[in-house]
Amino acid sequence: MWRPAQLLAFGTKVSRVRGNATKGGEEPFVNPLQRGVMEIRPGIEMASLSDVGCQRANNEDATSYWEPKTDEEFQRKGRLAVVADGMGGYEGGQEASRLAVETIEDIYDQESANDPRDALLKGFRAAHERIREYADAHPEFQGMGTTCTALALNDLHLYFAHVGDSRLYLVRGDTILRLTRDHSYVGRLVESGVLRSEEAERHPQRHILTAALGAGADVAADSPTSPLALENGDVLILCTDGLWSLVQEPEILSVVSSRDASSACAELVKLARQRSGPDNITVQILRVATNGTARH
Ligand SMILES: [Mn+2]
Repeated sequence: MWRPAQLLAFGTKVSRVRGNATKGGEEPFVNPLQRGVMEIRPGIEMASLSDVGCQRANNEDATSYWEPKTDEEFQRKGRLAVVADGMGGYEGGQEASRLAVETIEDIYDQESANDPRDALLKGFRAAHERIREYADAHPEFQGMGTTCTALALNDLHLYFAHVGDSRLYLVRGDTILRLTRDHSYVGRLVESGVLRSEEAERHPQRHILTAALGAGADVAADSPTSPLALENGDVLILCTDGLWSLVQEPEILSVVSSRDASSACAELVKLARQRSGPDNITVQILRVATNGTARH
């Protein structure tokens, strides 16, 4: 039943830039959240890549993929994928995104009830509290917080929860559909018709969030009340704004439709870096391949 996750892109070489220098030494990128060798059960093709970008000294994004240890648990809980984009000074930002990903994973793991959506929302609430407690204990990190987009995939049932401006897309056939709405100031302007989405992508205030884990008294995550039914060949793309602000939806569609998940992650990150990569860039791709022959 188990096989090594040879499709993981965590080991891909990317250049890491230190300070404000535009050239840095090449060194392997190692995701700090990677814990030992990850194994993936059949049914999907998965890859993820997180890159510091071309202008930042630190990567405040975090991403993870998780499966239960036992097949019995896997039957009930399926798989969990999370992307988070921290803020609040680089140390605060790194800590916030790390706490979010780890807490959501832990809660999802511990949750015994058979309700993935409920487990995700519990994880979001717990992560929100943990980040707030951390900021209270470390006043230098006041203002730390993080976006978070998490999905649970049980067989072909997709559950997800979302806060902030990271995104989840679904590619089915020739169409790409954004499943999350941005909790951002410009996101509101787009929804109310004041801005076109192309204008929003370059808007000087596009980084202002209206909701984040760790910020404010309560967390109000978006989460559909019933699961979305996926089909064989569907592709899910989780990403941070460092990707979607530079790589447009038709390009994401084209890249994931013509490449395997690992190569698509590398290509998407490359496109963002070619466009100056001012922010950290993180993408995770899951392609549903229930019969092992999902088209590329
Ligand atoms: Mn970002």
